Amino acid sequence: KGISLEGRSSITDEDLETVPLSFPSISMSSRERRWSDTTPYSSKKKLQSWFQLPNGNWELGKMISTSGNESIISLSDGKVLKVKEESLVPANPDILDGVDDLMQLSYLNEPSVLYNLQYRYNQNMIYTKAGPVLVAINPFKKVPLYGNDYIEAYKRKAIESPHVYAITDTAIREMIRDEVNQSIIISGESGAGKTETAKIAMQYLAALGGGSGIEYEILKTNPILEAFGNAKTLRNDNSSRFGKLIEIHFSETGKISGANIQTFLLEKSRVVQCNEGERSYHIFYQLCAGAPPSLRGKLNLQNAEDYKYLRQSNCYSITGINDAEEFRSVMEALDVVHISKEDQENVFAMLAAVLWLGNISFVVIDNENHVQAVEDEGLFHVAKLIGCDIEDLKLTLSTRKMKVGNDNIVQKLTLSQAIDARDALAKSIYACLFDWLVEQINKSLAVGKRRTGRSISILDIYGFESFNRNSFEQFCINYANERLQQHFNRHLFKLEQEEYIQDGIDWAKVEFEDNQDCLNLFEKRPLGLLSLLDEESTFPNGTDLTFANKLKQHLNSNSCFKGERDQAFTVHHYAGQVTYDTTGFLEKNRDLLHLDSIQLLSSCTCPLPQIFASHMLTQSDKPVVGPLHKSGGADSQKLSVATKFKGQLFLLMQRLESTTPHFIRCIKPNNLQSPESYEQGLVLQQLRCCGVLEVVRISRSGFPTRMSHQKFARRYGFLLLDNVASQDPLSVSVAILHQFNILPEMYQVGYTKLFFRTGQIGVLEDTRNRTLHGILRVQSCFRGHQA
Ligand code: AD9
Ligand code: MG
Repeated sequence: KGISLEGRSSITDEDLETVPLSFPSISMSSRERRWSDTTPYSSKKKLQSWFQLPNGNWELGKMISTSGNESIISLSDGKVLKVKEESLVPANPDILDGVDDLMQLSYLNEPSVLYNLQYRYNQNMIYTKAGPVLVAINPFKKVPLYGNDYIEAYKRKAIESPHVYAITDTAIREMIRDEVNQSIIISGESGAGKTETAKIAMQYLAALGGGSGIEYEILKTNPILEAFGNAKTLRNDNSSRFGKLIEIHFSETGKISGANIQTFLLEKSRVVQCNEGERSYHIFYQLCAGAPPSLRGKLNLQNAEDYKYLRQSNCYSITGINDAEEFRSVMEALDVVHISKEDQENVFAMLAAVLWLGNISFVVIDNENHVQAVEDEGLFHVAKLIGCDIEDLKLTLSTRKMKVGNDNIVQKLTLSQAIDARDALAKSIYACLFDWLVEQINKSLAVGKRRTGRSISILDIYGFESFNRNSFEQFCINYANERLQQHFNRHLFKLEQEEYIQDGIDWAKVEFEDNQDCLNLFEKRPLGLLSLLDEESTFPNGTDLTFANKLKQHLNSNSCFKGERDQAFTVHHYAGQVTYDTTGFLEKNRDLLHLDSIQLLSSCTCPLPQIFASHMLTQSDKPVVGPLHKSGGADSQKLSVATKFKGQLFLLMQRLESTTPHFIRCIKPNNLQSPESYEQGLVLQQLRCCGVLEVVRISRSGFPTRMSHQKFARRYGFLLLDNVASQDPLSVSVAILHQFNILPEMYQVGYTKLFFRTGQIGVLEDTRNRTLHGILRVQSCFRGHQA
């Protein structure tokens, strides 16, 4: 009773009784086929091979003839070429076209993988397994793969085709079976489909674990968080500008009992600054387009075009999106997560205040270029919306109180200082609002008392980004992706191989692209990117230029780093090189809000002070500046943005380490967000940088099923026909393996465990089940007979 296997494919007796075991049933021929990768390739015997065209794309060439080491091939357009044999790459036989797990390919090489994925993609089969990893290629159009019928089919296991539903189903089963929390970790570049994939996984969880109604609330958090935390970028019309981990809790009966959302570093600079062709957060445009007349009046709302913050990027709408309609669904969703109408109105008032802040302008008042805020409608509306005195607001935006020795002095601001003060205020209000919203949502989703502690977490962060100009935001985003990549590597390459080596089995190590060097470049102390950034941020005379120079001085010998002209530097990331412009790094890393602004906010008559107080308390590890500390210039105690982010990422990784991970790799087939184009080069680059081929290689040469000698002997020992003289588990195990003719290449005997290739244990399980049933039948006959 309760015998279980170690490792991922563990099964228990309970499973045997409840769930029909579905071991992959591969016929012998195809099983052999799978190991044929190592057979020497000779084009002489082949009918077709891959040939790389000058543009880098691969094409299938039909072999016409071969002589010496040259072959003549014909391409699909009728062209006939004479090529060197070494420039050909073996292609798989047609019967393997579109296999749903790359593990099944006889020849595992880049063109074959690309072709297989494309073959499926062209038929709307956007999901493919790469061993344990689910690869999802963004269709950029509606594909008929979702909804209740599909959910039902996956639940009943009527469909086997790879899918987010299938991987989510596995997570649920493993959570129940192993009593271990699970995580679904979604990664990929910006626009690859992570957020959509996360929602699809949530949909499945809601359908299977629903019933109490809380699942509906959970789903409704998506439109809210997307409205406030997503924006149109050049990469993605709905780009997440924050990271998100949603932990969904389950009761003992497998029903959803609640959830908790954790968010990571929202890109707040977007509120005040945004590049040509991009947009600020969706909610601003939604509010301007969709607010009902009464609300418009109350908030003095104008059109998006009338607000400077929204005007600067010259982009107001998104093709196919109706902002006014979206606004109505956000309001509905806010109702669902129990945010009162009054609070909703306050939230909208804050948003309007942020917009009006951007319209505040300044005039020079003396010959030292000091400025003062102009008393125009901007100033007027902000004061009204946040509930403060116009004069106080004016003063806050044009002066700074400072303590010099024992004296309080008031310093006037220059234009750029005043604009910074104004923008800092706008960013803070928005970031506070966002955190407050997440907090309210969490209260509404709070896990009931009868919690079991079992959960499935879904991680959806902003994807790797590389633009023409990359700043502090991309620096943080790409650092987060680097961390996540390491988690992926650790689970799929390191831990797996370490276990083989530890148990002394014969194992040819599969090399993979380790990104530890790049992480060291970021994290090393005192000479890493983050430490040097923090150091420079605390120097009163530090500037973006001195920071860039320090990097060059200390890091130039690091192979992942390269200093560039014009205070820029390049990092060699796992997903490619990115050049960062250090302009604004220090300011963004310090992220200071002047005490004057903090005091202003804490004295407002709007609900901001409460929102603000809770933000300040939840956002830092130390009790720092905030409205609760009205005296003292404690600004400098605040943790830097980069350090706080690093801490958050460490905690996140720790949390994920305690779960069984399921990985989904999203792939973007083109940069145009277009449904019709599959760019081989682009896909290949993404497959390469996340090591998809290597994962497949490890999985198929690996031994995913493991069982200790003791357990194996106990579980199958009774099936032995001959009594084994020695009773030690190892001898019993070996005798079993022999009796069942398990081929030597299908298993390995380690010091403590037996390791099996996929599917091997199935034969033994079948025999065991049949034998057990036989015994039971005999016993019941016997009992019947006695009666
Ligand atoms: V970012 O790192 O947040 O910038 P994501 O999250 O990886 O990025 P997202 O999920 O937002 O990308 O997908 C981008 C767009 O691709 C979506 O807005 C959809 O239009 C499209 N998409 C993605 N996945 C699917 C899908 N399964 N079906 C249909 C999809 N469209
Ligand atoms: Mg996203």
